[in-house]
Amino acid sequence: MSPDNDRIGLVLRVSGWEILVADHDRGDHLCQLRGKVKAGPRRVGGQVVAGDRVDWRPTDPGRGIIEAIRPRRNFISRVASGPRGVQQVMVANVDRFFIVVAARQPALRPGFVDRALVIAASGGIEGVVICINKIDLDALRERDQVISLYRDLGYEVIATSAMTGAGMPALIERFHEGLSVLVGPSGGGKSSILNAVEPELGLRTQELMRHHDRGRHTTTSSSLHRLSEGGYVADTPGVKQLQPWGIPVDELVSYFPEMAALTGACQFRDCSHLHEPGCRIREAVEDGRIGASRYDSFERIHGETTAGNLQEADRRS
Ligand SMILES: Nc1nc2c(ncn2[C@@H]2O[C@H](COP(=O)(O)OP(=O)(O)OP(=O)(O)O)[C@@H](O)[C@H]2O)c(=O)[nH]1
Ligand SMILES: [Mg+2]
Ligand SMILES: [Zn+2]
Repeated sequence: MSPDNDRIGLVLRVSGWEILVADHDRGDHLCQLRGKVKAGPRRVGGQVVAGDRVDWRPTDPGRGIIEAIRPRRNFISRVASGPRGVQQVMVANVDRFFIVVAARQPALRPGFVDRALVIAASGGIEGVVICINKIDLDALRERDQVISLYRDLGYEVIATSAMTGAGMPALIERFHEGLSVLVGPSGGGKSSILNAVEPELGLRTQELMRHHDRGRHTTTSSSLHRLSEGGYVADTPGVKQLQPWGIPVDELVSYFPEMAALTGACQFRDCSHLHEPGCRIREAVEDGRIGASRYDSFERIHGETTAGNLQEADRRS
């Protein structure tokens, strides 16, 4: 192999067949996948996504061919809309994970935060930050029980306003290392936050639909932005619901720290924590030591995970 052969690049953006690959000393290149990569074993949720590390080879100036996609350390996926709910990977190899929800408009749903936390924990993503944005619309939210619930569990919660700049410095300093991703429901303010960090990005943002109190998906695909002070950050399209994926069902509880702490104590060693007598987790929910919304999320994700894993097994057999 000549030294000029394959180099490692970072995928910034995928649009149709064109893939923008960053190479730290050669700038950005528009690449295409080599035929054999396209035809290769189907990877879950599409061929290549922002954040993928690829082996690529320059061809014409500013252009290249991707020879191989490296295995992903982790990834974040959503369930694409449509009747069959296909998994769609949004971004891969994430170092930092920002869960951006609005204090109001759209309404804050703890279930969304819980799903995001499970995805981060199961993907081994460190540096999770829960960002309660639009704090200017609801200053009381700062002392709200949703915030204290997550703070008490040990998560970092930052209240921000992309509008007034409140809380932004604390957020911004965390962006300048590794690959950060912003995930949240449509209209929560992900693109607005990134524009506040780096106005040159000029990302499109949009007001909510008045009547529905929900966003209209202003951002439609994930892309990585290189920040002038270092670090990459991915803006992702708003998602209605995040779907934790491929988690063995008996591991799920380990991603809820307050429940994981109690698991060994249940009456049955293989307690599912759903209906068995002598379940310490359900006891803790009943006497208020574990938040009802947290247990509710556990139950829902448990149901989906079981169904998802069965589907997956079906597909493989
Ligand atoms: N009052 C207030 N409005 C905000 C704040 N941040 C964003 N907005 C507004 O909320 C709307 C949605 O913001 P976006 O940044 O487009 O939201 P998004 O999360 O990127 O939405 P999608 O791209 O659809 O996922 C815009 O009208 C913003 O101006 C904030 O901190 N306070
Ligand atoms: Mg956006
Ligand atoms: Zn139990």
